[in-house]
Amino acid sequence: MKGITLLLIFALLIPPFWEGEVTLVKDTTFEVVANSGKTYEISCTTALGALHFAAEKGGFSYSVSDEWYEQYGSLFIVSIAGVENKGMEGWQYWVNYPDEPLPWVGADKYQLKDGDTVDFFYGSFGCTPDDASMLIRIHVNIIEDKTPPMVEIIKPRGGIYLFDREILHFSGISIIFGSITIEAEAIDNLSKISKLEFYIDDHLMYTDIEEPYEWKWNGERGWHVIEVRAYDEVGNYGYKERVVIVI
Ligand SMILES: [Ca+2]
Repeated sequence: MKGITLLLIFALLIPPFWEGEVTLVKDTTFEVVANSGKTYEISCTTALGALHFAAEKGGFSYSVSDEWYEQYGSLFIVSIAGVENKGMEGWQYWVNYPDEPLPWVGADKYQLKDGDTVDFFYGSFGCTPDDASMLIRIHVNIIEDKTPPMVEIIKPRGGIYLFDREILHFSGISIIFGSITIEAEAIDNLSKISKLEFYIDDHLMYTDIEEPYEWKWNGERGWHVIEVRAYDEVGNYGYKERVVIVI
């Protein structure tokens, strides 16, 4: 009896393996590779999203299985920080323990609210975050991405281009002989870049969804404005323009 009491006290005294805050961006996704090798796109504001960003912040790993995905439509957590499900012991999660009931959907399907606390805990079936042998406690902030990506036109910059090669650089306009590959870069501090659009004189000419962002333009003679727009996942866009003369 004394041993059990001591064990209980010891269990209660175990600090969480990791506890901290994560900031999740509404309407964005991240990718996770399941044990089958298949990649899944998951909403960032799910319980699994909280684990994903906590793992990134805390420098620990996690893995998921899609063995029952067809049947249940959910991924299962098989290990966190090297601790794997084994026999009757395994990982479970609980949102706002003990005020709310144990969730009955996969962590990749549970949508969180701003201010939620997510516990990932290890133990036998029926255990709680209080008597788990390992606990990860995540405090969740949910924010919206309202800022556009930053975009730069890398090529052409100011100078002279002859058949797609820069032969002279100066600030100001670009003087282009022949065709030119327009190259751009974009970053977003809150979400991913979804696409870049290339415009000539306000006409959309090409859309690129993958890096490197570029489009080869067989320039028409005369003055033109190149515009490149970069969109983030939520639909905000930023743009840059460059005045060119094609000769
Ligand atoms: Ca953004």
